[in-house]
Amino acid sequence: MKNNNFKIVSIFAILFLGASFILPAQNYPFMLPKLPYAYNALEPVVDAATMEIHYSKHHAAYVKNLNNAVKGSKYEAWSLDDLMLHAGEAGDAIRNNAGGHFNHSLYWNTLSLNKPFNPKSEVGKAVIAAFGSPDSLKNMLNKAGATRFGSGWAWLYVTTDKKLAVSSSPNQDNPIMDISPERGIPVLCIDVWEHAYYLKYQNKRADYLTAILDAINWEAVNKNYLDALASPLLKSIEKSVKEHPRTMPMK
Ligand code: MN3
Repeated sequence: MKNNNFKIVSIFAILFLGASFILPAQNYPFMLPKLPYAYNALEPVVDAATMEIHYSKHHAAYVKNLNNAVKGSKYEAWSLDDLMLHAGEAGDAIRNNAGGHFNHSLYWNTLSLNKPFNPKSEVGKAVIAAFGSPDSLKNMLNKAGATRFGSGWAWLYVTTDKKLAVSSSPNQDNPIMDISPERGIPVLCIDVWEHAYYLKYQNKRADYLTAILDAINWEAVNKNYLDALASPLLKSIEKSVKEHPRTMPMK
């Protein structure tokens, strides 16, 4: 009897953990997720005005436009993951707004002033194994963000062979999408659109990158990493890579 109770609790725990990975609502109508902190929580790295406009205007617009884009079409029944896996055929409105919704949800989730890198965590060990040190990863993410021309994102993601890798993407693309040359599940992202930093840092993207890379919520990144390793989405991406092989990075 005790054993059975344990089994039931375990099943619920697995369902809960499995369901909690991707933060945004997974199906139409998509909803703006609650910001996990106050607008001023990341001061002085992210000023309250930028946070408020970024979340309540920019992210909210992606959610609204995504709902408008899928409404009344066959895509209305599709999950957010499936929309991203088929971003190429779904068209620019869905590609841009599904990405905008997913990317910002992950971005809010992985920022904090007091959850430093922990070398003993699972992702901590994986970062050291893949990149040598957290500073070397930070340099790679900084470079990925600094060299992304125009608007886009820098990514730390889990590849289909379950390794960590760094990339950047234009606009609101991300590594889940079929149109991306680098594929996998993102566990950390940095928004390098000017709207993410212009009020405080003006044209100095490098200063924003240096500051924000010291404001990563490594506890959340660890959870995202463990969830990504166990996620069925990784298999879907692997299948999608076979259907959409890409050898040249998209510029
Ligand atoms: Mn943004």
